[in-house]
Amino acid sequence: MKNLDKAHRRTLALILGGGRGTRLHPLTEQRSKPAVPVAGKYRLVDIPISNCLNSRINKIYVLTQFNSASLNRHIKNSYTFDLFSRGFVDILAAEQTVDSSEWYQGTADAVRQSFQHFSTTDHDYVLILSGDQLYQMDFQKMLEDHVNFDADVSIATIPVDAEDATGFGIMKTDENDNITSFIEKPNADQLKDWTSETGDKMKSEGRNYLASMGIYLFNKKVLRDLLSENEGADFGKNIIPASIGKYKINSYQYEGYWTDIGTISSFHEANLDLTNNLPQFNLYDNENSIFTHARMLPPAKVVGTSLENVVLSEGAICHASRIEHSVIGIRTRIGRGSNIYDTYIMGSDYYETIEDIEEFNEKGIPAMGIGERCNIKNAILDKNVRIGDDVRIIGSSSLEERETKAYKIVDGIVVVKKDAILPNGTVI
Ligand code: ADQ
Ligand code: ADP
Repeated sequence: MKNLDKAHRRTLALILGGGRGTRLHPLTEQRSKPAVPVAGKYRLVDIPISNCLNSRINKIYVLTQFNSASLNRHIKNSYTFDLFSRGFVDILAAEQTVDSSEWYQGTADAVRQSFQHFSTTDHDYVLILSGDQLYQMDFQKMLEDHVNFDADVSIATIPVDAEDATGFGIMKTDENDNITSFIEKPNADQLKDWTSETGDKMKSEGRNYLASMGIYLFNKKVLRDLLSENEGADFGKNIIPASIGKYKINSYQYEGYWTDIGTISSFHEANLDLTNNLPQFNLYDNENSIFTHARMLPPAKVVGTSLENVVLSEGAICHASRIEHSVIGIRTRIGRGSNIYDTYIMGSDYYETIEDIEEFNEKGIPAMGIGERCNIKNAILDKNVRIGDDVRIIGSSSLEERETKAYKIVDGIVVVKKDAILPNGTVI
């Protein structure tokens, strides 16, 4: 029996909180990527942190390109551990100037530059996680395999089809699940050389390629050596290829739900998928809770609305006519006669008083939330938006990509920016 005793306690998790954040723009205009609100009441960073905590790993650093006030507040308010626990969630941010050599140049560079900060934390294993994926995974099992197989590095892998394979690191393994070769994002014409035996179920779905999930477990010394011997900035492009043949690298195959939420369209789709009758990502699970800031909000209130496949968060006040296939975030206020379809509304940071609303009205500024008789479809509304009455926002693939001060159209989805004001009668 290998030394599995309390291996989780000897594991440090590093969450890669994002590069320049352009793919999720404009949601990352005012905040760092880990702080982007998801699923009505959570933030992106809650997903990997919850997976760690559910796997009993509680020493966690979030590596981020810039340190926003909302990320700090969220981490501070949500993850304060007991006085007697050794657990922590800390943020390590790069310098803020793009030209500075301190700016993280890539995933491996982010870890390399942060090394000094965690060298004093007692650990034997380093678990490296992406900050923009939606999944529930027990890292404890990955850790067990890693220790039992005497691996130097383990990579979590998932079978994918040919269409998806070009977007991932693809590998081949021997009969003992040791990774023998790896290619980062192969071209379609290279794919024929990269099929694997993924099992009958996966094969029947056409998932013949073994993709890296960007989840790596390293023995501490191996990671240190790899990062000091190789100058490369990325795990996928540089560090993983350099380690093949030199170290024992195990493939830990995972077949559950796992999806990228790093682009506007995948983010929109993953949020709306939560409204399905049986969503693949299960928020309603006793064993695998998703943790977040405990806000003590009042219950949601609905007056005269017909709701179909809606995730409705706490504190919402809803007078709409109909809401369908949509996620409604905390404290969202929706006025009479409005119709909302295929939309993720992030909600508001606070409630306005009746006096506030009247004062804004006198200045011609709508109250926070969505006004009366609006029609909204295929959109993402960031926090604290002020949408007036009779506003029409209809996203569709025929809309041209464009950006204004208040909104941006990306892949046919209208993203209304944080704090944006759309006056009465606006049509997008
Ligand atoms: P990509 O997802 O393309 O491929 P990358 O863009 O490097 O890889 O991002 C990985 C994670 O690191 C993301 O969460 C990203 O936000 C974050 N990140 C990127 N640059 C960063 C930086 N400078 N500082 C901090 N965080 C940063 C990778 C692997 C593939 C694998 C896929 C699986 O390279 O082999 O198949 O992940 O999604
Ligand atoms: P969450 O409920 O999403 O966790 P926070 O508690 O972090 O949100 O609050 C979000 C932001 O809203 C904070 O910056 C907070 O200071 C701000 N906020 C709260 N109440 C008000 C208010 N009445 N006016 C303006 N800003 C407020």
